Amino acid sequence: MIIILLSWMPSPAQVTLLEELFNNPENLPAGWLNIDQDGDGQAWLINTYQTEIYAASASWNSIALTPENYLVTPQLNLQGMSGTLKVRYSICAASKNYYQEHYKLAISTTTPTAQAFTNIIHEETLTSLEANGNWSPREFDISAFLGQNIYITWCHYNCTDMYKLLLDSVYVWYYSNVGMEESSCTPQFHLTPNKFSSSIYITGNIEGGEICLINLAGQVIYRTFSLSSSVTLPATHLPRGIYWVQVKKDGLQGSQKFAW
Ligand SMILES: [Ca+2]
Ligand SMILES: [Ca+2]
Repeated sequence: MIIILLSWMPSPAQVTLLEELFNNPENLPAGWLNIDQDGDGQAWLINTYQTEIYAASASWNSIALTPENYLVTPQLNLQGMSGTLKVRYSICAASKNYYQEHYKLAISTTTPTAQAFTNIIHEETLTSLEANGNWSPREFDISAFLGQNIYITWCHYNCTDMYKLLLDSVYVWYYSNVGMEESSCTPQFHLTPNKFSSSIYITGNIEGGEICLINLAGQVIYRTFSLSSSVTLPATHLPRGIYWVQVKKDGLQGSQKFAW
């Protein structure tokens, strides 16, 4: 029998959906797209300087370039999620004299193509403050895109004849609202997770209620309706972890966390 965590802290669960440190010196990370939209044959690549490895896009490479180079994350599936979503990264201009690199951070909710990145989250021209080794963190709230499938891009464009735009340490964090409910809320119910029978037995004031099994990312992984005061959820192949059972009934909802 598994210990049931009937009381729980009202702290939101933080999940890292994407962490990319660009530390493979050979290649851009698998699953990322590199779009040379201006068609000059030069796009994002991996650079190494001393012990640092990062992604770079040039606006000068022996001759002046006019880049429109998109570096695109893998697709992030945010369906069924609600809460807070943040993207964080570090940006830098490679030259201490030619630092006016320009880029936009943008999101596509459809395809990973240049034309689809119509949601501009941030756009800036770098200054001497972000030049010559002064890696500068940027963080933006992109919660508005929860519930969709998205791609995020860094597009180096609208600049020429500087040197290189550098990008490193990309994170996408999700803070689930699951777990914010009061533990004393109704409907009242009792959980018995049972690994031996691969099931979760729920009993209480749940007749006619909607029962959801929710993972740490806030994703509903099983949903059913209870016709009586008890119900058994199947939990075969349920990975180890922390889960919630949420019961919605008569406009009220209650949640309980358990360890599996
Ligand atoms: Ca790195
Ligand atoms: Ca290009």
